[in-house]
This record gives sequence, structure tokens and C-alpha cells, in this order.
Amino acid sequence: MDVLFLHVPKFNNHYKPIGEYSFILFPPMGLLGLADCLRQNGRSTEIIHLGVERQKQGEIDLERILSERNPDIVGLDLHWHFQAYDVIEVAKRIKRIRPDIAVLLGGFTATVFAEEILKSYECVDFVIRGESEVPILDLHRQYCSERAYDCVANLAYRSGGTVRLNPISYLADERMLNSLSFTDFTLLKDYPLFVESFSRYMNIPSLSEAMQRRIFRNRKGYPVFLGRGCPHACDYCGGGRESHIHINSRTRLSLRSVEAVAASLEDIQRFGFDFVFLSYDPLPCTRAEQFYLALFEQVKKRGLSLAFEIERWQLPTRKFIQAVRDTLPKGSMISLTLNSSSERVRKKNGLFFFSNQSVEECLAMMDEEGVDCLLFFAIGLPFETAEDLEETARYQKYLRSRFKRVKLMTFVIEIEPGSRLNDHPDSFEAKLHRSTFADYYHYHSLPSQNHFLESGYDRKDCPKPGEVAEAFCTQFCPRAKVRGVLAPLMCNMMSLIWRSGIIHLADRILQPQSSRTPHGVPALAPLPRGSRIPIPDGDVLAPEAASPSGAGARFRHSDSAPQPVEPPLVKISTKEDLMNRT
Ligand code: B12
Ligand code: SF4
Repeated sequence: MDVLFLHVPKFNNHYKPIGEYSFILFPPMGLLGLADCLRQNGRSTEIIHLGVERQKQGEIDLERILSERNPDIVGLDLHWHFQAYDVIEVAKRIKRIRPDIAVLLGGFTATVFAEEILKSYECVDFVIRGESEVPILDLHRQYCSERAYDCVANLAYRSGGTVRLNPISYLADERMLNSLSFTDFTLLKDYPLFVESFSRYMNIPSLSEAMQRRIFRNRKGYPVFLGRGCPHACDYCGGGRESHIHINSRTRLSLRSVEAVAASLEDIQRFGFDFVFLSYDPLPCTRAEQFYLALFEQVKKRGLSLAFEIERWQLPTRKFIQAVRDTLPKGSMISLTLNSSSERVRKKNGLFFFSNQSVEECLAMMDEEGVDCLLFFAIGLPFETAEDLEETARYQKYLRSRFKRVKLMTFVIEIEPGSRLNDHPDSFEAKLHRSTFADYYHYHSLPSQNHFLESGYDRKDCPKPGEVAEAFCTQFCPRAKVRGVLAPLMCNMMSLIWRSGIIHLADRILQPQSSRTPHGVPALAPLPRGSRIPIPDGDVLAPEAASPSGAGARFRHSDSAPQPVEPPLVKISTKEDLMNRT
């Protein structure tokens, strides 16, 4: 096989009261597109989701996977920082088993930390920074021929003991995005199991699917790919305007056509999902609504029965709300993001700005028109004082009592690599707990961390992370029906029940035939003994990387790494260029 992709979820997570579960179950939307691009250009490829593999086989047997497929390159997506530890562990195992196979990483987090990763982890050979359709084809061609990597756009690699970062000169254009399929699930091994058990945010491998459905009451959902780039600049986001410029060199939006998106929706339904989310809304309001209304017509024309969750980044008009009600299947809803009840906090964090009054007018319209709304809040934002937190809790209570169709969901904000908050913490009066890849690797290696409650930074004159977590438990937890001190009490009780094993026992009695992984069994088997090349065991850093304080080594970007002298050969990325090149 030419390129084998492995999607590695974050395996060990604890979210009281639930205990052991896997997270990051959706691969990046672009991964199916990458595989399709390789296939359209005559390369053999496949995606294996290691969560699905573990559920199907009871274990992840990398040795068998690699010997059966014998790939030239294994590509691991490292899009979300949550994957930092598990992806590196899989990369190490691949190199132990088959040092001859090239290990390639890509995605947002791999891009932000490309240099550090290549300096610190010998098990990683390449990182493609940013978008990757043409670069991955070029990389494969070079890997199988003269190995002249300086002409592969966006590629980061080691050469002569240093890390080279080729310029990020490849960016997909609209023609490229419209010509690829992002929903051909036949490229994903065992896709029916993915649809059934991984098309949601969490999976508990030690419980049967039937029991999990009882707990989560989930539908089988999938995000449809609409386009790339973002014109907004929410300061906590690692995918806003500036992040896209720094991370992917993307200064503009590239959107897919209505027809291409409608075809994806048809695929999503055909492959067995019953719910789709559109979590991307970067156009100005009028243009966005034109796009959606044309898409809704297609949904009606094609007789699709998928329910929709449409995340709007601006307040929708009455016409749009009515169109959701009249053209989309039952169960569809709109989601909006308010973050904080404080307009001051929202403004200071560069968040979408609409007044509370206009939000309430919009919620009233949805109530009148009979359309459900999911309203997102985030706590732990820079400049959010204890009073702001209390006010947000009060405001939520008021919204709940006034609007019957609105559901509220609150998250603790978390530091994201590549965000403005991450890159300029001083401007936000914040002190970061993690900023290097080694920090993320270490943090995510600790299974008891509850990342849902942990922002990863301290703020001046604002509640401490522990206080934010406590406020979340007592005032904002979406699972608890009660508020105040009773909420954590109930949670502790549930946690005890979970740990007593009663739920697992009941599950085994009710579903004796279902496959599940026994409690406490690690997702990845221990490393095989006797590797042929030395693989660092942990975050082994370059000697110059030790922190001046000596308190834990920290990576520092080195200015000394020589850059390629020649400009890159790949400058543009239309579909025709691609066809001519291969
Ligand atoms: C739409 C979206 C979603 C959708 C769809 C996600 C998906 N499956 O891709 C949903 C709603 C499901 C979602 C969920 C989450 N998201 Co989100 N999401 C976005 C959003 C708005 C756009 C995504 C996007 O356009 N990606 C950009 C394109 C470039 O990526 P792509 O096409 O998928 O992949 C290309 C490259 O990344 C690369 N690549 C990807 N994989 C690989 C692998 C290899 C081997 C190679 C070579 C290349 C490569 O090549 C691809 C093709 O060119 C971004 C913000 C933004 N505006 O970008 C946040 C963003 C990506 N999400 C983010 C987060 C944190 C999350 C959640 C963890 C939130 C949470 N706590 O639950 C979850 C994760 C859920 C999961 N994986 O199971 C962060 C990631 C930050 C980080 N560096 O870790 C972002 C940046 C927003 C933020 N808050 O900072 N998200
Ligand atoms: S959070 Fe803000 S900056 Fe990030 S993708 Fe959404 S709109 Fe863009």
C-alpha cells in the first residue's frame, strides 16, 4: 500500500462521573478528502480508526496491520492537541515494529509544533504543515524516488541533523475542494462500526453499544465539510483569522459549492448517519443565508431525512428560521454561541458581538416559529471576574425560564495552540500552564486529567482554574438537573456507582453478546522489546532546549536551522495543476 492513514483518538480520559472513555472520535474532515485525492491519483490508501479497530478486534495489533498492508508511509492526523500523547505513542510503536516505514504527521497541532516534534521525536519522519492534498502526493513520489524533499511544499523534515521547514506555499482552492469527496466512507476500514459507535464525542469501550446509547441518547452524527478559513478572530480559537494565516498561510476563505455539499449530505445519509452538523458559518449574514437557503432546497429536492444542527456565527433572520422549520427534516435545530452574559467580556475577547437584547429577540423568534435552539456558553475566559460568572449563571436561569425552545450548554474554555490567547498571553493578563508540544504531550499522558474542567491558564484578578471548575460543577454542568452544592454531591454519588461496577455488571447481564473491552486494559499494547533503532521514550529534547530555570526541559525554537535556499516548486494548487503533475 502507498499511504496508510491511522486516526488515533485520545484514549484515556476521565469525566466524572463516567470514568474511562475515548475522545476525539471524529477524524479531521479533510482526512477522507486526502485519501480520496491519493486514490484519484492512482495511489492505494486506506484509513484505519484505531478506536474502531480496538472495539472490533478487542486490541490494536499494529504489527498485523502493518504487515498486512505494508505501507510506504503511515500518516497520523494530529489535528487536536488532545491527541498529542497517543499519536506519539503510536508513532513510536510503528518505528519499533517497522523502522523502514515513514511516519508522517499533519493537522493543526502537528503544524503549530512541526519543528519541535521533528527535533524531539525520532519516530516522526515528516510533518506536512497546513493543507496537504498536493504535498502528500509529492511526498509519496519523492519518498519512492530520489528523495529530494526540498521541492515538496509545506513539508517539514530532518536533513543532515537539522530540521528543515519548506515554506507553506500550497493551499487548496475551491476547484480542488469541489473535486474531492469528503464522504466516501468506503475508504475508512469498518465504517459501519464507526457510524454506529464513533459518530459522537465519547465512546466508553468497557460498555456495550446499547448501554452507551442509553447513557448518551445520541444520534449518529457527522460534520459536513463546507470550506476552509475563518474571517473572525475569537481570541481563544486556534482556527481564527490570524491562526489560519500563521498555521496554514491561509488569508482567504475557500468554500465548497452548494452542489458539492448537497452531494456530501446524500452520502452521509446513504452511509447510515441520521444527523448532520454544519459547524462552519464564515460568510457575511446575507451571503450565508443565500447559501443555506439554496442548500435547503437541495435537501428537499433530494428527499433527505437527516436532521440538521446548523451552527450560526451570526444571528439568523426570521426567514432563515422559517426555512429551517419548513424545509429541513424534523429534529433540526439552530445553534448559537453567546459565551458570556457579559458584553464587556465578549468584546474584550474578540468574540462574536451581538447585544444580549438582540440575542433575546432572536430566541423569541425561534420560540414563535417553533424551532429549537442550542445556545453555547464558555466560562473561564480572560477578564471574566467572579461577578461575571455569577451573572452568567443568573442570566442562564432567566433564559431557561423565558424561552421554551432553548437548551443551554456551557464549556470551560481551554487553551488552544495557535490562538491569540496562546500566542500573546500577556495581552490577556494570562499565565499559560502549557505552551510547548512537550507540555501538551505530558498533560495528555495523564489519564486522570479532566480536560473538560481545566482551562490551562491563570488569569489576573479572576477566579483560579479550580474555582472555575467548581463554578462549572455547581452552576453550569449540562448533565446535572440540580444546581448548587447538591450538583457535585449527586455527581460524587454517580461516580461511586460507576466505580462499584454495578453499571458494568448490569450491562453484561442485559447484553451478554456485545463486544466490549475489559476495564483498565490499555488501548495500546506495551512496546515490543528489542527495537532496531533507538526511539526516545519520552519528550527527549535537543540539548539547547533545557529551560533556564531548570524546572522541566522546554523546547525553544532555534533560529539556527538552515532553511531551503530554493523557492518551492509548488506554488498553486488547482485541480488542473494536480492532474498535470501526476
Ligand atoms: C468544523 C470544526 C469542527 C467540527 C468538525 C471537526 C472535524 N471532524 O474536522 C466539529 C464540530 C465536530 C468539531 C469538533 C471539535 N473541535 Co473543532 N473546529 C472546527 C473548525 C471551525 C473548522 C475545521 C476546519 O476547517 N479545519 C481546517 C482544515 C484545514 O482541516 P482539514 O480539512 O480537516 O484537514 C486538513 C489539514 O488539517 C491536514 N490534515 C489533517 N489531518 C491530516 C493527517 C495527515 C497525515 C496529513 C499529512 C495532513 C492532515 O490536511 C487536511 C487537508 O488539507 C475549526 C476552526 C477553524 N476555523 O479552522 C475548529 C477546531 C479545529 N476545533 C477545535 C477543537 C478544540 C474541537 C474539539 C476538541 C472541541 C471539544 N472540546 O469538543 C472537538 C473535537 C471532536 C472530535 N474530533 O471528535 C480546535 C482545535 C485546536 C487544536 N489545535 O487542538 C479548532 C482550531 C477551534 C478552536 N477552538 O481552537 N470541530
Ligand atoms: S471560534 Fe471564532 S475564530 Fe474560531 S472558527 Fe469559530 S468564528 Fe472562527
